[in-house]
Amino acid sequence: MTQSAEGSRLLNDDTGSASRRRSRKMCGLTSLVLLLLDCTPAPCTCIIKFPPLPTAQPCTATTSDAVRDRVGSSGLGQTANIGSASKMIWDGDAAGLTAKGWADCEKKPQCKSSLAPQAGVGLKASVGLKFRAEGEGWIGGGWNLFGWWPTDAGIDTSEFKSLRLAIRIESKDKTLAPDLGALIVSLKCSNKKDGCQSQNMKVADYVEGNLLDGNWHVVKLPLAELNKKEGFDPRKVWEIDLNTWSRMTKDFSVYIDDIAFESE
Ligand SMILES: [Ca+2]
Repeated sequence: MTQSAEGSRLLNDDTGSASRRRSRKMCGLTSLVLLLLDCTPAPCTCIIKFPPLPTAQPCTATTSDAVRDRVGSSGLGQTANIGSASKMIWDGDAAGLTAKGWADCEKKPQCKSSLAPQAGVGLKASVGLKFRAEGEGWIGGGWNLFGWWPTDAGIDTSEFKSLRLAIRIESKDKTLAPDLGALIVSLKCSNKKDGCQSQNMKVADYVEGNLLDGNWHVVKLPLAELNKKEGFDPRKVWEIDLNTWSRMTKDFSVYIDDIAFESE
């Protein structure tokens, strides 16, 4: 063996010894860590036992899921055949995207009103329709499913039995929440300039549970009742209106999603 080779072997031996010493030291430290972590006894392998992940807790999203399951998920493409479960006319995500709206209030300039789709406020954090109301007296808005064009547009609802939608009401406290006795939904039709409006329906009469609890609720309004108003044409429905009235100053938001006509 040459001097150079012998030096290299010694160097390697020294390096190997140092490496083994470091390894033993590290394994000693590792063993301590392993003991603390309740690991398997193998010197340099470790299976860290993580605590189980917490189970997802019920929240608004779960409520939304439940409501959406009840609302169903049929799309605008579904035709209004007899026997079909429902016809989705607006969900903000796929159905009814040509819709446009209006909002107004009585006591200007103190009052405020708006109606527009907004991302994340619908069922399952989808796009939802948001109606904002601040002030007293009358505050209302309408959602025209065709954006008012063409002027004779309309959905033939004569084969359906109910108008169904998901609704959620939000306010900072009870005194600012809408008066449920004056929270009204109605439909408009397109084939007359005036008087083409359905019967007014009190939303709270068609909701299970407390409409002011901040959760989503399903509203199912019978078309037989809506259609009772003289002059209303159920074969040319093109707008859904929401009206509120209160003697007191109010400040609340109404969220709406998954508007559909149902054959039941
Ligand atoms: Ca939606």
